[in-house]
Amino acid sequence: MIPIDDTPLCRDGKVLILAYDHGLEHGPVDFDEVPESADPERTFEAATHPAVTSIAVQKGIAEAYYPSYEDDLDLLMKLNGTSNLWMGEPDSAVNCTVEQAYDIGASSVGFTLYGGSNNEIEMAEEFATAQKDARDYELPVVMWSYPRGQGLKNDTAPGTIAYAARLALELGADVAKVKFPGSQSAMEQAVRMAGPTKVVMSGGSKTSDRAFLEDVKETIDAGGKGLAVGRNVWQREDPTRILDALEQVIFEEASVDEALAAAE
Ligand code: FBP
Repeated sequence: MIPIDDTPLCRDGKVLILAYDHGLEHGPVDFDEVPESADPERTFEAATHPAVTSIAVQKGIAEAYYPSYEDDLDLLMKLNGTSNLWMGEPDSAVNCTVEQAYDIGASSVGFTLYGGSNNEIEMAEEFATAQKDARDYELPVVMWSYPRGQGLKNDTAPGTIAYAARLALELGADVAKVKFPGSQSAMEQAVRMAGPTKVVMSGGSKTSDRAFLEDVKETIDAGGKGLAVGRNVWQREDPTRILDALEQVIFEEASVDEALAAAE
């Protein structure tokens, strides 16, 4: 296991990954509300906020935009991903090798595993290859651990999220990115199950400032390491404002009210 406190993924013991792979995972519909958000440069600019520890993107976006930002940003390269046009059982194509990620300048890699999918076996085998390669390059591995598939009715149930966190530990991820399981105590259970693997909350669809910050606060209070977020930042008209508030909650251990006030 790589102690992530000593890697660029982490700052002052905390993680704030800004994810921008949605053009692949969800498609252009995610950019409808704020049309400027379709421009990757807008999110790269937002990621220069001091609270952001890494930007997570797919290879094509990294190749096109990261060279202009490599002095200012740490890159987390997402190694697999699939479009929303895919109608089959949850699966994720491997689009990038660890070597390619390293050559482009990534300081960590990310990999989606849909535990519970009929494709879990193949995905776990692909993860094993990626994890081994990442160890060779000494890059921390973040698992997007998202149980889903025909047998799973509720992918944010506390037991499911605890299992997602445990899968990340068992398979050798350094960080488990899991959905918020609805309460601080459920997140505490996920953190316990992950052991030395660090748990970060996955942002989810856009919600109000307060509702979002409360989930983040409960994650931090549960012993979570931080957050990996996309839409709740760049689907806002002003991404900087919510990043100011997140900085307070994640790095300064501020209350939600204090964070909201600081971001005014
Ligand atoms: P959000 O904060 O916008 O939820 O982004 C996190 C993320 O994991 C992205 O990296 C990914 O594109 C998306 O969520 C996948 O969302 P889902 O598969 O749950 O629709």
